[in-house]
Amino acid sequence: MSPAVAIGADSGSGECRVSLLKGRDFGPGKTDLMRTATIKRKTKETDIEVAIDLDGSGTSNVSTGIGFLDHMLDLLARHSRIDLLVKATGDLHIDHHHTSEDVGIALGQAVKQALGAMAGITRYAGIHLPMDETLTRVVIDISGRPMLVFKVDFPRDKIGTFDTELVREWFNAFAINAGVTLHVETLYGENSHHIAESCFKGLARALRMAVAIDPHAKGEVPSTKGQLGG
Ligand SMILES: [Mn+2]
Repeated sequence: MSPAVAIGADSGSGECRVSLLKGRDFGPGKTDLMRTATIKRKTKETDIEVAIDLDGSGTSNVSTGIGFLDHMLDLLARHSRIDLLVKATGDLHIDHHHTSEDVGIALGQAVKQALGAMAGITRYAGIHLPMDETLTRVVIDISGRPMLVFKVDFPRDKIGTFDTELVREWFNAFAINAGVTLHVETLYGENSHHIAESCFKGLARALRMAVAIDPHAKGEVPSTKGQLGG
């Protein structure tokens, strides 16, 4: 067993598997069996590290300096069963925009990298996700064709100190960088916290189904073109 596989298999302790990946480079050398990725992204505005394991158990270790975004990313990990490490520092003295968008970029890049050649994935998934009075539909195609359709209205401009308009910014950054087609529509809802949460939980559940290996099509790339990626 190669060292890379040994790390991935060491999940019995309940410890977040991605914490074990920290500082390691899972670039071209990683085995195809491990759907993991680490992304480091540093600009004048933000400094971000993301590590994911698509075949995790939903543990998370998230710190962005934005409480509401941390809450959403914890939910995303939990309900997607993707292990998630996010460490971000950003120019929060300006506002939450750069950090929110750049975390979405890095996480999207990580998902794309972890999927690799996308062999055997289910590809399409969708869900109606209720959160009390709110109902949101999230449909994903891991297509290699980046596109976001986001039909979500927030009654309030802010949730705590978080600008609700940044939910769309995060989803757009994620979809474009993951290379997925993503449709998010809140059919109805009144509470802005519930609306945001339904979007992230819906993405989590849709992602979980779409990245899952289809047992009837192991090793096949689910495209008549023979490849995904536009
Ligand atoms: Mn909540």
